[in-house]
Amino acid sequence: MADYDVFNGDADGICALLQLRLAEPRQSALVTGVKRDINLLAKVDATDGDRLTVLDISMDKNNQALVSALDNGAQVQYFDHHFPGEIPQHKNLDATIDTDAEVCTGLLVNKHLNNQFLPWAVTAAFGDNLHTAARQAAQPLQPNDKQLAQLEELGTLLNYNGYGATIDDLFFAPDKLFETLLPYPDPFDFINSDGTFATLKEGYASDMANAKAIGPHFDSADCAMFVFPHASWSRRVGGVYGNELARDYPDRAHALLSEIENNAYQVSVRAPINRREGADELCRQFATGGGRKAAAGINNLPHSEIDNFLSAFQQQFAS
Ligand SMILES: [Mn+2]
Repeated sequence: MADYDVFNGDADGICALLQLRLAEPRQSALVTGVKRDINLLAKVDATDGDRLTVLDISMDKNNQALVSALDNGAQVQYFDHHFPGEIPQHKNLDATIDTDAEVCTGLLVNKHLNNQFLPWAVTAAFGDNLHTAARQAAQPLQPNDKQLAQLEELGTLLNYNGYGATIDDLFFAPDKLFETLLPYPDPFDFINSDGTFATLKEGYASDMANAKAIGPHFDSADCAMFVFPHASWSRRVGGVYGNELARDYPDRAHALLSEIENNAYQVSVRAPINRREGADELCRQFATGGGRKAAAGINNLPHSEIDNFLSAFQQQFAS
């Protein structure tokens, strides 16, 4: 019998697991990857009596592996806020799924744990670009402006670390990052005493400066699309830069294309902050697309599909 913690490699996935493992320590095998690597459950060969905790990855995309783990006799605890498809009815499954656009997995786990590690849940919400929800969730902590800004920066940096085509693009492999954070029940202690924070902060600043030097490939009142070159900084920064643009232009949708190998692009889409829907609908029109209403992506968009994408993007977000 073995324990597996299966979690998205972004801020939300990591901060969700942190809360659970601070509350209930376990020697579990960590199964994770870059933020986009969401077919994680298939990597676990689950057998009778295993305990699986699954966080922040779409149940729809992991349905087959989930059903076979359950049928093999594994107990599965699942928290997520992505499109779940049909949720299997199984006695071994304990699922908390909420696709509300103002909810993230870290907040769902926080509710389950009755606010025990609330600052980490607030960090998760900032990481998923849910700034209003993060501030609301933080109220019981009565944080001052500096503390809120620190949690916002930490969430942004942990989220930023998850972006890349492969683990090699990242500053820290998400499983190692989780292990680095685990000794800190209080994120402020991590910020003040661990060099990891400074490394991410410097990397982020440098990548963002590169991103801001590139103008839009297309822009209108409703949407803007940016195309980034084939470089690891562009694969890292696309998602977080998209989040910043989304906040700066709340009525506009954004698409960021970063060139990956074989003349293809990785795409991040952000719905307008003031109308948080349609990003998933747009991305699911393409073979490797998926995500949430507010934030979605396409893993591999061939160069020949760029024009198709641009017109579908404009159509999706026309006001
Ligand atoms: Mn999430």
